[in-house]
Amino acid sequence: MPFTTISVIGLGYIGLPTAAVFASRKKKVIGVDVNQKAVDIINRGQIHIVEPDLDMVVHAAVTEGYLRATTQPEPADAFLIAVPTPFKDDYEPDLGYIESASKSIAPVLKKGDLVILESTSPVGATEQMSAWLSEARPDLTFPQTHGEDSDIRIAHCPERVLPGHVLQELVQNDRVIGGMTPKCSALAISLYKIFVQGECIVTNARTAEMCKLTENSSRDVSIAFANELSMICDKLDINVWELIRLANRHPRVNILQPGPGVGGHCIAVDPWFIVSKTPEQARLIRTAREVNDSKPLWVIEKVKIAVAEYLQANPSKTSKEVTIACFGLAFKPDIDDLRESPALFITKKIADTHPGKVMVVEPNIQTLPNNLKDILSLVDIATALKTADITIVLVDHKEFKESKSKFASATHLIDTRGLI
Ligand code: SAJ
Repeated sequence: MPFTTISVIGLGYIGLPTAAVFASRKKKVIGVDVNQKAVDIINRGQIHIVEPDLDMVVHAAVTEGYLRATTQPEPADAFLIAVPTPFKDDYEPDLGYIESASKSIAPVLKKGDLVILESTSPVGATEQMSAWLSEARPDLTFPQTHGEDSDIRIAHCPERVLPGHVLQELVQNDRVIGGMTPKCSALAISLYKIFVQGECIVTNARTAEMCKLTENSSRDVSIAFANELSMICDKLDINVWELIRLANRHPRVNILQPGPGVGGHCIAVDPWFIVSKTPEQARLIRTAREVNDSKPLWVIEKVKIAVAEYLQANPSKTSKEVTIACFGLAFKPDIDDLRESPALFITKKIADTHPGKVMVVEPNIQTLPNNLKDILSLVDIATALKTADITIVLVDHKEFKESKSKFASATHLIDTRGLI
């Protein structure tokens, strides 16, 4: 099927790059977002999120007339839903954005259309989306009741791209295609083949949902193992970085790296979608989440101990005179994304409670977020190293790695990333 018009619902970190890549393949793309400001920015050929090279692709797509953004869905041949799926206070998934996206496209659906759910979702969400659509459009038939004869084709095709490498991974990664029926999968493949160079592998919608959750849970469990090791090694006075290097010399061992905790919007969220469905079975997955969530608090305790030790060694000083420098605020190296960042959480907690000066070095941002401006100062590497009594490495940005030798003189160093 030729797919003359493609609509992407949700123009965030996944939806906007996906819309822009379809447009770069000379498809007419209608991007839909509830955020009028984002819509206006995109229609000016600019972007409202940070992702390398995306500005150029969006600018070209808009100026050549292939991409247009709007707040109101319009008819199209395929709809891709890429809206957030957060969890609620009790870790239950919140499908509210999927529900309102489904209800917003329902009035413009027509026979033969394809609707794809791309948002990371708990098992069963695609069937639920199809049920919402069917409820809103009783005049059309859907796969849950009409199977291969349905008017509308439905599939779950989870995104798997790494922030910072989105444009490249969108095209190159293999894609899991979970149609509600084989015909739904076949149509979804023909859509993704417009730009995907990786393999498109067919399964059903529930397996596709679980596959995405499994990928991120697998990474979370592996990081939890490394984080637990780091806390064990601290007790036993063993260098965890050396230990992991040695253990990884075994041909079948590949331990990940400990850190100050797990950040970002996916790995710290998605495992809960498994836990909430199968709480009794998902014991390891839940424990891994708890281990990783506890790591920032463990780091904060270490900082308190370091301050106490410093004051013991310098009895003439008060804690007000102790300066702390935090290196890194982003949720992982070499990006400027501070959302859901353990480094940010730790730095803010220290700044809120420590009576002395707290400085931060974050080479990827120009100014501090408003809620940090009054309690922190943003400085460069040299200033921080010269002034700090306590030094904490929270992110292994390349700028810090390049200045590694300068950290050698830092006393009272807490290195959560094994940089030194
Ligand atoms: N981290 C460690 N130690 C490690 C590796 C990572 O502490 O050895 C931490 C990072 O510092 C960061 C967090 O984990 O705080 C997550 O970073 P990440 O690079 O592992 O993953 P994300 O969140 O940027 O992207 C993940 C990717 N999933 C997998 O690698 C399985 C990506 O492919 C997904 O598309 C993305 O989640 C998503 O959107 O779900």
